[in-house]
Amino acid sequence: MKPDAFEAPDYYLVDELLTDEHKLVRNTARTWVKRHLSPIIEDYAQKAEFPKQLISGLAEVGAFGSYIPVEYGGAGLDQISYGLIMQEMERGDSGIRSTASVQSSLVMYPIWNYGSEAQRQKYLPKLATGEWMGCFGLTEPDHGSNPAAMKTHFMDKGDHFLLNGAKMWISNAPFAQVAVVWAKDETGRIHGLLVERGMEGFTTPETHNKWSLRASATGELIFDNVKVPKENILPNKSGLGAALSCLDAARYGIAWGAMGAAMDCYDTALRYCKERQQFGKPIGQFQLQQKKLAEMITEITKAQLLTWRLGVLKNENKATSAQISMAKRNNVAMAIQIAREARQMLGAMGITGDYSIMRHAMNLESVITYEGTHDIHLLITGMDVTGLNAFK
Ligand code: TGC
Ligand code: FAD
Repeated sequence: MKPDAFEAPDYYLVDELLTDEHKLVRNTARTWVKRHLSPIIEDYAQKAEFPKQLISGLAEVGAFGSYIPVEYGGAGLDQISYGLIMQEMERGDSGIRSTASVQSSLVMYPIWNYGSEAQRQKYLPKLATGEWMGCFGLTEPDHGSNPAAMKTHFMDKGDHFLLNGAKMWISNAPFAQVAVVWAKDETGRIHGLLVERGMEGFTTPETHNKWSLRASATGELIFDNVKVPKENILPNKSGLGAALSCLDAARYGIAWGAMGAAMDCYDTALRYCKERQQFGKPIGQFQLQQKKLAEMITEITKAQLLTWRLGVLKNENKATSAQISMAKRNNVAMAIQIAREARQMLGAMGITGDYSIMRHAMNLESVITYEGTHDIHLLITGMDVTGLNAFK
């Protein structure tokens, strides 16, 4: 792969909206990605392997639990800093951002928000350093967009819960030490359970043959009469809303992350079109190539402003689920469109691993599906503006 010469686009001087702390956090993550992620990521994506050696570095730049309070091992940063870290990680690779957003928003967030004090003390410091990795099991083989219909369930056996069922498409599952698992009790109420690797009857087979998110490990969670200690239930919130609120936290980060992938594709295409000559001049001099770039930077700029504003609302605890859905949907669709256009601008070179664009394009096919598909988010917006529910 070519050396990482990334220069971030900032057409509307959005940097001026950031605090010094935001810029420090963002620049630290950006430098780390250039030094440690970019040089190896293409190779790991080709091998379809998660680069585990990056875990401690990810922890050091605050990618695990940046907004979790310092007393639990987090960095105690605000939501814009969290977003900027996700942006920089996904600028490198969506799979690495996935690992970071699952750890932060789908594992640490529910333990912090809905866990007991003992659970917080036990898990959060280890998750913040990457000593333990976590995963989040909501999706099942037959229940993706409609998790309310999940079959995974547990029974109260007096001194423990007995858990049965299966989850599928779970990021980090093959190596996670702890899984936040959503399952129904005997009354059909959904709860979060903390299931640890090593519990008898719990297995995590890896899912192979992915053309997307190849540097992220995906797997199943299988529960065959797993005895889960009673103290492992998240006590402070139950119901589907508990799981969905974690998704809000992660979807917010994905809205920022997708911008990183888009910026990388734009920056690569911009540089390439000034160097590549056809018909005796740089291809960037042709109007059709300029149209692509002009549209890309317009969409990136709109997304930057949308996301920054969402970050302000989130810091003020005013961001709604529907606003987060709009940003996730818009920014991922924007990024996938830019990846496709940028890929074309590089001609044949665009399909190779010498450049990051094809990898981003393939990764974004997962990002547009997970954490609520493109169409599910459209229906959430539709429901919000009409007050009419298309799901029921
Ligand atoms: P519905 O009846 O509307 O709601 C059930 C309860 O939940 C509340 N609620 C929310 N709470 C917080 N945040 C949200 N976004 C919420 N949306 C709904 C709601 O108020 C209600 O509460 P209560 O107290 O009244 O019971 O639920 P529904 O069954 O009709 O479903 C609605 C729908 C379709 C929007 C929801 O199921 C959905 O979002 N489906 C998409 C599923 C999804 O996104 N799965 C993601 C799995 S995790 C993942 O993909 C990780 S990828 C990680 C990576 O690698 O980065
Ligand atoms: P389905 O729900 O079967 O949807 C298929 C199609 O039907 C989609 O186009 C969808 O938009 C459409 N559709 C469904 N319902 C409606 C409707 N009401 N109206 C209109 N169209 C509809 N899940 C986790 O729990 N944890 C993870 O860590 C995780 N990581 C993932 C990693 C990867 C790489 C991938 C690909 C997925 C991951 N997922 C994870 C699962 C992901 O959240 C689901 O794939 C997603 O929610 C969609 O579910 P599904 O694939 O079953 O699609």
